[in-house]
Amino acid sequence: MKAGKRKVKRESSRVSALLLCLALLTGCSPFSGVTVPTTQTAEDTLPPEEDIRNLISVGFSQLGAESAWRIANTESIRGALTKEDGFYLLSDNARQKKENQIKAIRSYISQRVDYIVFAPVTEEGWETVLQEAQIAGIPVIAIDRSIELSSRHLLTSWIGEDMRQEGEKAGLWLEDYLKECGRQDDPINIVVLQGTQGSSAQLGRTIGFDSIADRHDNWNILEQRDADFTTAKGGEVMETFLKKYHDIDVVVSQNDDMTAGALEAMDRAGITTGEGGVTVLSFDSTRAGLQLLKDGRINVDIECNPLSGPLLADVIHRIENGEEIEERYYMTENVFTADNVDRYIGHRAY
Ligand code: GZL
Repeated sequence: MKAGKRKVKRESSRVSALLLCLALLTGCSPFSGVTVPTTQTAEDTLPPEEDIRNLISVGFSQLGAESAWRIANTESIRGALTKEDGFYLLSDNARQKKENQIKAIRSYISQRVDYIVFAPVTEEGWETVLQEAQIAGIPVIAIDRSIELSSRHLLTSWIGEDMRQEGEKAGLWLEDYLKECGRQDDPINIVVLQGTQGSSAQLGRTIGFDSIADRHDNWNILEQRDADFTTAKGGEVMETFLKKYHDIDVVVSQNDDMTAGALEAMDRAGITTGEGGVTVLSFDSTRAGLQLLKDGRINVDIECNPLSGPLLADVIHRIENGEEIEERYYMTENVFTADNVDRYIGHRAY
């Protein structure tokens, strides 16, 4: 079988139920140290078997609703995994807390859903619960963010975005921009609003941008600070930066929601942004972010595509049909500037 491709055979429910009973009776599983809890709660629960007999039941743990991007991602999943398309979808909002995601996943395991889908809030700490899902014979698909795992067999597939490449795109854009302005040799003071610490979005964008910044001795990253992908925190952190540093040339904000908060803080301080002011780089390319671009408030928006619902539905259908699937699927992504924003903003899906 070609590397990176995988044929997934969902274990017969009898075998996995036997494993699960063994785990419940002995309090541990064939995997050392893994215990399968008996009762969990979730926002949604499966209806009686006869009501969903011909549907594919999917338990979806969404990490939160912290940003416009996240809400678009949730809507894309819900819009694709419909009864009309053969699915019964359970979903849970973890409010950006890993323990809530783990609780929801365990609830889906105990309800014996056909598939589990989750957007992991951070990269670490998923080993045990994914082993529990494996014992139960339930395929797990991760979306959006990446996770650290000892065995790639704990995940059936992953559908997401190349965050490190997004960070590199931002650095490369800044290189070109400074050249165009004749400032390639000037000292450039940079502050960074980071997303949720330990998330692959924060880690990837940081590593990617830093890999370009390291090529420029005249780029001075004054500080990088967590603003948790929210507008409120973005404003608070930008206020702090403005009090600490009086010669900021560039703001790198790892999502449009934090960018909105940062712009409000700079407005309050009487600081202009965009062409002729502080250069602002943002990520996500939501409709609101592209509007800021169109209004000249920011200089560039690096797209991160949340619309993974249709691809997720297709991957699950392929598994059901016994077809090979990829271990990783990457969403297509663009870079938006004043030069191309008008071509896209009118029909933005999110
Ligand atoms: C990126 C996604 C990030 C977005 C933020 O794939 O995980 O989380 O950039 C969202 O807007 O909160």
